[in-house]
Amino acid sequence: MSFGPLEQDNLTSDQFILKGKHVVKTIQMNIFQHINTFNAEFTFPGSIKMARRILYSLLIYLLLAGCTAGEEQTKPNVIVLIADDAGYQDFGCYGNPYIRTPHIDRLAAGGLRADNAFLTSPQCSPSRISILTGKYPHQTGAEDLHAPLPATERIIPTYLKQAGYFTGYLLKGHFGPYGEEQFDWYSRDLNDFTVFLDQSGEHPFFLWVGFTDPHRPYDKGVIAEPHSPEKVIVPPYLLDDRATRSDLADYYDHITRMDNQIGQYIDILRERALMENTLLIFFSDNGAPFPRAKGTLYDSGIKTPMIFHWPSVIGEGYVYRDLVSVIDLAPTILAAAGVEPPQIMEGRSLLNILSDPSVTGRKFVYSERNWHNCDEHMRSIRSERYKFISNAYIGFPHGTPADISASPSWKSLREAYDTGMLSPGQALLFKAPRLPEELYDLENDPYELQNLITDPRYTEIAHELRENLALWRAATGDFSAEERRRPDNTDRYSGIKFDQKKLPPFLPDSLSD
Ligand SMILES: [Ca+2]
Repeated sequence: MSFGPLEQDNLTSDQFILKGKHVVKTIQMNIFQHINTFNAEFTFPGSIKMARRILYSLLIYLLLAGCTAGEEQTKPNVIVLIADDAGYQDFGCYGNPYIRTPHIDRLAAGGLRADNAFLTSPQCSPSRISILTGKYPHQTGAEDLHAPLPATERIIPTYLKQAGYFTGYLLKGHFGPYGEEQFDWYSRDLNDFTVFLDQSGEHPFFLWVGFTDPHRPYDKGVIAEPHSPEKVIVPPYLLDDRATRSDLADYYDHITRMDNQIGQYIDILRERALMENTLLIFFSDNGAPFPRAKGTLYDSGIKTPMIFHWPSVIGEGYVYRDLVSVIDLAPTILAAAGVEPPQIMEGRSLLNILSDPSVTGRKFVYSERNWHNCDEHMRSIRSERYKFISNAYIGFPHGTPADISASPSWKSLREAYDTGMLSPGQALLFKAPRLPEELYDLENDPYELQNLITDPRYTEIAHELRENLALWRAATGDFSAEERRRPDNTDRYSGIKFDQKKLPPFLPDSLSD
């Protein structure tokens, strides 16, 4: 494919490179516009899905092949920056007026910030494995916390290696040995970022950076100027007391420590002139490590910050407000690398959205909560405005992850519950039996404290969401709650962990034939 000669005469080499980049960017934008037009003008029944994939791959290939000299040099690098337990509201660019996240804020300002991005699970390893496989947790065989990736499953680095990529991950994996072995390189030391860049040589690279911030436990003094407990934002489902505020300030400090590390990486990438053609993606694996957040299907558990930065494709200051699911990240990364996403992946590439935020997003996003210290079988569907949740184990209070139920915030909440000091919304976490279904109006009730499922005014909305959730479960081969059961290893009332087994075996009499 020829893009016509560049007018090199009378230009300095720097001017020539700049002009060349401008031409390449114009071509890229034109191709993306064709993709968007194609997506917008046609609907695709199943029989045409393959044709669409082929055409899409061809366009992406042309995009990549057209970028000046050798293909290897022009394939974008991809760096995934994944926070461990960071809530979607706890960043400056997502509206927190106090927390200090200047580097992440600048990434958002220089690229695309997705304001309604959702995880497929509010749990650590199930969420990560879902993202890496491009499948929903119940399709991976690793839907419970600490369950390793099965040997038969393929994840992003395997696909990228076949396309010439050098792949690695830093620090936290949490996807088990069969996941780890699919990367070329690994280090536990975040300072080895430059070692990875050096070792990638002339290859395009894929690096997964698994921060351990802001996961508990918390140390004091991790940043030079700690956040003040007086100024943190206390969500209404927590008790606003001294202990909880101090706990939140520690959490903020660990987010800022991660932000500082990201700032160092950006400096290194700039020094090496790698920013322009590197797709940086930042998000969190699950919600904040506080009661009624991580481990729940409320937005505090499944909504994530999500930022894309890729100057050669994404314009500055883009904000995307339609629904986005992390199920789309694996196809996006593969498509960016010129690799056709395999049919077994459930999501679709977001490349068209990255270049044009006016492209329509998903109508629904789906999430699930399975074993995480306590067993649950919960499924959710969320539209732009409403959330519907199904609960299978309704006889007990909601199971809380053990790291949270050992926290000062939980202790405050629990003690106030025992003395009848909580508001009805704050007390919800300890209530049993639970209703088998929940419905929330996110527009009027963003913290999901008012269950509308029994309100006759919402019968039709609940019906539509219930039907679509059932369709999704059937289409993705979800298992039933009756199929198997794991014992809890943490007490739901006291929060005390009574069994140190990371992942207890299934109860024998709960297994189907
Ligand atoms: Ca996590």
